[in-house]
Amino acid sequence: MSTFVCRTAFISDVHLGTRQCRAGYLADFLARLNCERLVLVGDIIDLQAMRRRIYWDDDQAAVIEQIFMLARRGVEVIYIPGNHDDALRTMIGARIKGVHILGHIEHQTADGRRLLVSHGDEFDDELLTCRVQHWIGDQAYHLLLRMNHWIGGVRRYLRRPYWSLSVWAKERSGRARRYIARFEAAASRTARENGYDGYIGGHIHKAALRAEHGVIYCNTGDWVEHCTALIEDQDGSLHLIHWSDHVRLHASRAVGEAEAGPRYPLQPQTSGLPAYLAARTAAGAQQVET
Ligand SMILES: [Mn+2]
Repeated sequence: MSTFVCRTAFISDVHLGTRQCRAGYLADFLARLNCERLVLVGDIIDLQAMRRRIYWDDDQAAVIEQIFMLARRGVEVIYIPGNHDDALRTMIGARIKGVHILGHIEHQTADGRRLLVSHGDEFDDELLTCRVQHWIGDQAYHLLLRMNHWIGGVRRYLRRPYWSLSVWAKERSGRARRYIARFEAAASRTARENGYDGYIGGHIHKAALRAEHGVIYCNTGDWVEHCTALIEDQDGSLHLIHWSDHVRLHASRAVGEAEAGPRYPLQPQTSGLPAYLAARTAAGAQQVET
């Protein structure tokens, strides 16, 4: 099996325990991951959803096994709880089978930049003044995700590429766009005001990597719709990767040459992709030059 080598990997919003979790892709990513530090940036296990209904399968179990396996192999694994796994916030400071639970961390890149890492739900209080609005938004989002799941099944049956209804809806909703913009501004401002070079978070399921006014803003995205991870290479450079595209492209090219593997760092390979996916992949793989 080809391995994916990097210094640090950041993932968030996996939502294990729900049907929408795309655990198969994540288990594949973790099985190939060869890094020094893995940071789980919250909402990894959806304890909140599991109180209502539990969905669990072999892929989800494999994700948990891979995480403990990495810790056993000597990777520094940090788990920062989010709002969907906030029961774990009572365990901050503890280590579970080598996985260190922390509220937030400062990550120092190989080239010396200091980045604040947190899940990001702490910015909701200032962004969402109306709790009812938040609740309605949550319900609508869950309905969209469930519809996503059915559409995904139909598209797989028809051998069509992955397409996300909820991503489509979010990109067209003015309210969602405004929320995302305000979240990003609040996170960047918090990092700047506390003397950091940038911020890494999750929570809003919108992967991003850019530098504005000298502050780096990174969002690791999610493994419900996008299957994205933020990667730091040995030289300290940051990249976003889209693992679902990678798996699909790699699988279609590498039939019969499973051990050959792609070259890393992974570059977006957009040939043969539908235009809307190609644009997203290219946009998502920008590298921050600061
Ligand atoms: Mn969250």
